[in-house]
Amino acid sequence: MKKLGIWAGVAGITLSAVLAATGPGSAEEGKLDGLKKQGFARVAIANEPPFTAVAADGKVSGAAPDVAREIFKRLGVEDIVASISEYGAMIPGLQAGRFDVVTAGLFMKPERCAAVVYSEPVLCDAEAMLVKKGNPKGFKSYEDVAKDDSAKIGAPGGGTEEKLALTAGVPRDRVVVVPDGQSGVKMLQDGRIDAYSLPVLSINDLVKKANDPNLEVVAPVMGAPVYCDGAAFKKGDEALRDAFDVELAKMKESGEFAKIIEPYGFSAAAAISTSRDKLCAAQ
Ligand code: 6CS
Repeated sequence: MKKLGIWAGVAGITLSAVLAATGPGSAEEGKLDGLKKQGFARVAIANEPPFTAVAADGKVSGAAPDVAREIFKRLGVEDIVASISEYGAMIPGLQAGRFDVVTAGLFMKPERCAAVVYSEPVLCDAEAMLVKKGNPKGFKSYEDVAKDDSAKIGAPGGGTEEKLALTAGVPRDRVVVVPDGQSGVKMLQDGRIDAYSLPVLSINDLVKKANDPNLEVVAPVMGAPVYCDGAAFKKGDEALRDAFDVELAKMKESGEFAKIIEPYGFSAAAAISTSRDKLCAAQ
């Protein structure tokens, strides 16, 4: 796992502002040529293990960045440099040229598929809820949360779980935006929320680290689909997306894709069994 730069604070903003202005893929050269010259691809991540993770020393890992790093290397782009973003800010940041690609477990949904250019599927997962031991409010679905007027649910801002809760009828003031996993666990432990929702593998990772016997996982959330992400590219970067997909397909075929994602708990078969077209069409 290579040490990768993490932009943070003023330096990061300055650097990303400069790169955004002069980023790769200027008019006369393909985006991929630009990235090769730049020596790295700027990726957006969320720091939500096992999808994406940033260690205290800045090392970036997680299944999505690990797949992206390997594919870009095969394309002649030496490295990836990650910046952490809220899910709801990833697509605007991509469109504004702050990132070259989102590799964060950004699940494919029709509205997102209309806004970006996705690769073929990479990471698939069902949804979960973290609740107090014994599941005192008996939550099995987002609809259950909606029906309980006193219940509050935490979810990432602009994330799929926030959308699922709102769509299930949970009023806006009972859907609490949670900035990161640790905050979500703390808010649940402190009783500020009654459930915290993330994909199953993310919740399981948090539970393991929290080591709190008073927490319980409800998984899968009834009525919620299994989602898959893909690497998300800016509209206009279809050639780069296609080059990414060629390498992704080779790695799926050779077993190297499974070798990267399955130690994180993801199923290669799940991603291989579906497609961007199916996931972007799903209602
Ligand atoms: O794509 C999303 O919106 C969701 N994906 C992940 C990996 N975690 C939470 C987020 O809401």
